Amino acid sequence: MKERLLTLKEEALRELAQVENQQQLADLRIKYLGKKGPLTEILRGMGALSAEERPVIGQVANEVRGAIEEVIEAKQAAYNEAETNARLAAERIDVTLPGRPAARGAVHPISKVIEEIEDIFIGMGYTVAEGPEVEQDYYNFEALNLPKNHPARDMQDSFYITDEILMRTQTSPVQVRTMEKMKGHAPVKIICPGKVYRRDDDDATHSHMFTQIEGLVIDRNIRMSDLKGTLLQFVRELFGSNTQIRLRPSFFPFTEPSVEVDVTCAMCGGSGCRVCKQTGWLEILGAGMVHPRVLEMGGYDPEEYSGFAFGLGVERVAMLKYDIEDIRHFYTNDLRFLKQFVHL
Ligand code: 2U9
Repeated sequence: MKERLLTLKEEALRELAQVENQQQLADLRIKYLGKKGPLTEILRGMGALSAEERPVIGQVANEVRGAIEEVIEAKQAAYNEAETNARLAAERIDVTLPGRPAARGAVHPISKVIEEIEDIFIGMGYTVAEGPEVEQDYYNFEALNLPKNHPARDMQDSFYITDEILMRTQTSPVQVRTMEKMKGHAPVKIICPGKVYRRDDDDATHSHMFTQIEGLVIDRNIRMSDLKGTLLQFVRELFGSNTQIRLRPSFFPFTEPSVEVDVTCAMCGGSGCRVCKQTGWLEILGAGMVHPRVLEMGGYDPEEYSGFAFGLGVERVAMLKYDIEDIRHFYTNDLRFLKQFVHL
């Protein structure tokens, strides 16, 4: 029996030495160590041995089994290691590769112009004030000297939500709210940027929603010359230091006197071109001295205080600045349009 065991060991080790893959190794494990294998069979037959023989043969059988197992385990470990190494090689990450660049967004041209105008006025000591887009009739119209029967309050022209609530048609209610908060204290020196809403049919130069920036200054001894100097400084910072302005008489219910402000065309410098329709001038601002009744309703004694106000349409400025022909480009979010402002 001892011979049989030693022959079995030799056979097994010889076969194991020739193993070429894991499947063959697994097959040999079953062949030699499995329940139906020769070793199990020999061990089962040990009951027939004498009491002296049994421990000797038992020991040899265990040694044979141990030797076969050892070789199988060693080979299996070698396969496992090779497999791990192959996976590590396959899944290796090159940390020195350059990253994939994230798609870069751009600041919207309207936001860009708002920020630029804000910076100019902040540089002149103004504060930026904001307020609600859904507004009370009182702040949007009444306190701005647009009484109940004023044509601008026509239901056809504004988006009314109820009789008393509407989408603001201008950012002026923010100035009214600021005056109220200031409780008659001076100076007031603010600009108010934001979206406004009008019941207009959209076309190349009109939109039912657009962006305004309005300004308000209230103090003692504020004069028309302060307005003129402020606006001249503003347009020179925005369009260039050679820019001139021209004031034409106009009318707004909330200012008296009122003016419309033209600037020399930034495209041609005033000589006449396509953009200024050969006039050399561009109309970009409305302005005036705050109406005494508006001062009064805002809590300022018009005998003691005076002020000026102005307003501009941000889209119009952006269209002139970037030579954009249709206001709708700002709202349709066509990436071919928006991408042009990435590097500006
Ligand atoms: C208060 C008092 C006065 C704001 C003003 C304008 C003139 C003006 C238009 C410009 C183009 C609106 O965007 S636009 O259509 N605005 O012409 N706005 S004075 O006057 C005020 C505002 C608030 C308390």
